[in-house]
Amino acid sequence: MNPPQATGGMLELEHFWMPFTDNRRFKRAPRMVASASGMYYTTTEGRQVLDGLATLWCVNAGHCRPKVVEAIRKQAGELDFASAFSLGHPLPFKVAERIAELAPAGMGYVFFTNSGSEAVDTALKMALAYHRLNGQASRTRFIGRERGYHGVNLAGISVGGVPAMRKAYSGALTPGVDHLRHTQDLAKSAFSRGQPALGVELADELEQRVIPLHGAENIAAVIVEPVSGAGGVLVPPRGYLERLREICTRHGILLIFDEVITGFGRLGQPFAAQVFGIQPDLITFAKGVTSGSVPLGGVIVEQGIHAAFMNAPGGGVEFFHGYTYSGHPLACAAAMGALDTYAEEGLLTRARELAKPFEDAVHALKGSPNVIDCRNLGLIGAIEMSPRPGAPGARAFEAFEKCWAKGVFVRPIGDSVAFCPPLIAEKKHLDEMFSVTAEVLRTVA
Ligand code: PXG
Repeated sequence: MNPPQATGGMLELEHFWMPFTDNRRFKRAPRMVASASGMYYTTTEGRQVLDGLATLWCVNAGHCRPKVVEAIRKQAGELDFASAFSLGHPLPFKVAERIAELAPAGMGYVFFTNSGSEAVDTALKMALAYHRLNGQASRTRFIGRERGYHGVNLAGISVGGVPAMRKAYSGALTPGVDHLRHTQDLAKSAFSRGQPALGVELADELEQRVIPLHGAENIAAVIVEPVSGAGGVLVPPRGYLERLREICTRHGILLIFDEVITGFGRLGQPFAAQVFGIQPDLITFAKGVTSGSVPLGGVIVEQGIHAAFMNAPGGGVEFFHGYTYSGHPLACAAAMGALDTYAEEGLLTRARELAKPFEDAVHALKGSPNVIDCRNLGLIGAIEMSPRPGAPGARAFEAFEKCWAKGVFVRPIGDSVAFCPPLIAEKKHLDEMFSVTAEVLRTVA
């Protein structure tokens, strides 16, 4: 092995294998940030770049907010780490209580993980263990959805439905998984403002095809993102999620909302479940809980499910699951700082005020070259371009690189460009974001 090369002040890029990145392309022309504050990054060359994606759909309170920074600083010097395995420290209890207060009524219990991927695995395992405790051990199957994204662990990619995430691992996927169709239908619903009017019947596939095929008594849970994010920002048709809920309830199947992106104010309420007025059985969260500052994720659990574990006959550990860092002090301190900031600034409902100007801005991109769809809900949105012949994804990636060069960070997903600004955004930030995007789209052939 070669030791790392000293490069005389130049940063050596070779040794960090970057996640979800075209490493070779990046290392030829790196994009590097040095610091961040509020809505903006400062690059290593000293340029300001507007963060139009809350970085990776997570910095909901904006960057380096004082309460978050202070909480982390203080915690690091006070209690760096204490396990939560049969040992307690106050912070995870406090954060769980705060999250329970924000969660839909009846969902008062929180299990901590370090990431969204772990939250998804935790929720799936919880569903299996719950059914077993409930005398229904045959319920072992999971139903996901095409284009769903549930993190990168093996169970998460198994219920997930983004082909590129699954292809290389196809032989090792969790068995017993089926998928509902995704909800995008450009022929009927392109350029819908908010939820598409058509497509509620897509939910009926669960009852008409999936349940008869596998047997309700063999299905543990259905997992969906209320609005799918990494699959390209797909907004559910009106009535669709309600119908999934009705069908799951009718057949004793748990409904898991993966709110890793939609949680913590993205749609104008703390959780999407509240925006849609639907109670899932389990909610997974991550990202926004600390406003991206320290890794933390978890599962919010409906009280009947929690009670099944706590009332299990005999004593002992109720759920054989947990991560070394479940409830890590630093992450919990960061969460307290973020939750305080959200509360003081009304950020968890602020997307309601911004939703209309945001929607108008996204839809003003209709008519830009190659744009075949504009879609939005709350403070999440995307435009989609027709693929360049023979080069799918190339247009969106070019748009992303050009937006970056002009000082705006957005995310390319296939042929879509996604927008998801921090919840502290003001009208002027939206203007900046979308005027740069419009300018760039005019140059993408
Ligand atoms: N569920 C959902 C709905 C997510 O959006 C995860 C689970 C996994 O979370 P962690 O913390 O394990 O990454 C996510 C994460 C993209 C992109 O391409 C999106 C995510 C992660 C990486 C890339 O937009 N979302």
